[in-house]
Amino acid sequence: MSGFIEGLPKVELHLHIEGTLEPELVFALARRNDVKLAYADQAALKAAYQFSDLQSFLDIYYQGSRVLLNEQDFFDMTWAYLTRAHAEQVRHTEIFFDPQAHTARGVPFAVVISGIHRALEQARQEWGMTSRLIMSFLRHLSEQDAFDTLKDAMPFKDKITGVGLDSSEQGNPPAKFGRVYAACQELGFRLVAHAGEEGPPENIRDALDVLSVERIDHGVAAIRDPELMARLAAEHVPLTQCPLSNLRLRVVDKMSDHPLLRLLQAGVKVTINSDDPAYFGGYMNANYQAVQQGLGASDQQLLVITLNAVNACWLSPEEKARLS
Ligand code: ES4
Ligand code: ZN
Repeated sequence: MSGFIEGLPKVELHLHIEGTLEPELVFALARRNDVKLAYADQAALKAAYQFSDLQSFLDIYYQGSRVLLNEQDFFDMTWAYLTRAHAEQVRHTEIFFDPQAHTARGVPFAVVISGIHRALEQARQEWGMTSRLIMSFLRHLSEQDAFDTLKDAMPFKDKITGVGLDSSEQGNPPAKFGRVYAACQELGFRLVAHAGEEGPPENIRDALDVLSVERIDHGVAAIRDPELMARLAAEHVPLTQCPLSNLRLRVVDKMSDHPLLRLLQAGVKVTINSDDPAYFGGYMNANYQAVQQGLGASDQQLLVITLNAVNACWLSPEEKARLS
């Protein structure tokens, strides 16, 4: 691992907290909560992390989330992630959580957000590490389910900065959530959405035009559409890209095919993030290393990409100035 990457202060903008559950913690929580798992042990679970596409991953990711039942479970998961991120010089992190993955199992919204938020607060007090929370709607569920979740979130509105859209992109285009996003914007939430991960460039356009998002999560498909690339560059739309995720979910065949550096060279504000690090083989440093070794990025380029994340994050100008 290069000293430059290890020492670089970083900002993470695309991280699913449920995707940070390491096999060890999955089994520890399963024991603690008496939850039956479909895998005999950690090795068997780990062996199942051979994904053919996004859906094959999501099936296992939602299985893993079933061990989360109590406030302390959400705290422990979040604290484990923050500890790793802190060790990798992550100074600020914007974290997705999937309330519907938990409320659908009877876990109250309050339990989910209280455990996550208590860990975020402890990281701020102990290390000065800052964070924001992004409530992500599951796009394979209905518009009504998203509206119900938005209503559940209202008592905790002050703890949630933005909303996002994740899960199965195929068959669930941005327009399905046009009215939900309009309501969220009216309520003052910042808006982002996963688009162009497995879906076409059209989904990136619609996330911008129909949902009015300010950042695109992934946006890999933009490389297939020169006009869209030019627009993303001209409008300074940040892309929160996740190289190891895209490799493991076969969005790209090999790391050298990843469009991140080509997008950067076209003037697009790309950033490097870890997505679901417990499942995809690494946290922030590993993703930076993949861009360095797989794409041949220079230290200068990695610095520019990191400054893109500082610019794209939701801290105030005063807080941003404190990051460096
Ligand atoms: C996700 Cl990699 C990815 N794509 C879409 N939705 C997700 N939820 C968690 N990880
Ligand atoms: Zn994601």
